[in-house]
Amino acid sequence: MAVSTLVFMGLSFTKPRSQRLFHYITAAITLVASIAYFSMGSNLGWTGIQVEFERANPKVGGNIRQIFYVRYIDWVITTPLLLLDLLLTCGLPTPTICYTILMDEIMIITGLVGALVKSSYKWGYYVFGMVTFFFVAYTVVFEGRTHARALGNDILKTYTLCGVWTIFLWFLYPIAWGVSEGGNVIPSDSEAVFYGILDILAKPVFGALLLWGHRNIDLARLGLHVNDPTEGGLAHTSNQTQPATQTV
Ligand code: RET
Repeated sequence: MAVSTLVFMGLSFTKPRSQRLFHYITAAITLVASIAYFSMGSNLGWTGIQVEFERANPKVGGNIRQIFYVRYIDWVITTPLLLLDLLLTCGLPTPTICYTILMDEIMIITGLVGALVKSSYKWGYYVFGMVTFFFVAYTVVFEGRTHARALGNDILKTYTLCGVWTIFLWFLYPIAWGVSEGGNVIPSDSEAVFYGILDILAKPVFGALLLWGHRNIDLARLGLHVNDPTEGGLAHTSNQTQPATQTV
């Protein structure tokens, strides 16, 4: 994670400052994840929660399970940034992006609360999380693609690749939750490996695919106008005074 942060930051220097938005977002994602992994690697950021189902398997034995809440602190910051990366790529209107991010926040927070609850009420939170997840998936798969198509073939291609990759991987997270924090089927070491592989694919690999796809896409095509007066002339006209139109 830390290495990919440095790579993404380094790559941003290959672009003029007004074209670095996706590099900044992507590097921020892996930076936050690096701190979360530093915490988990140091055996911090967890608490013991009484399990709902005690298992006979000695590896998951005992009635207390380690719940790494720091994982959810990471996700509550990084999943909105991942969605921002994706949804800005397809040019969705800002209110739709904000609403989708709100749904995503509810998904992560219900996942955290469910993980910390010891009774079967945890599954109630899980259901709320799944409902909001379907909303996010619908926006990415259907609304996003319609908008990306309107922006051109190269944008549609990049968006589809990153969107399909994301939604496929994101579907595996609730499965991991179900067998770990939820059902207490696999031990926390296996949980760490399961989430660890998913996190690498969903962050550094996703980031690399996205930035590669963006290499020839000007931000202005996505409706993103960033002005940098040091870049030799004003890049865009949106905030300049327009010449007065003559009325005859
Ligand atoms: C939870 C449980 C509640 C229901 C759902 C979940 C989905 C979580 C997801 C997490 C994605 C995390 C990513 C991290 C990147 O490093 C909270 C597990 C639907 C989709 C992409």
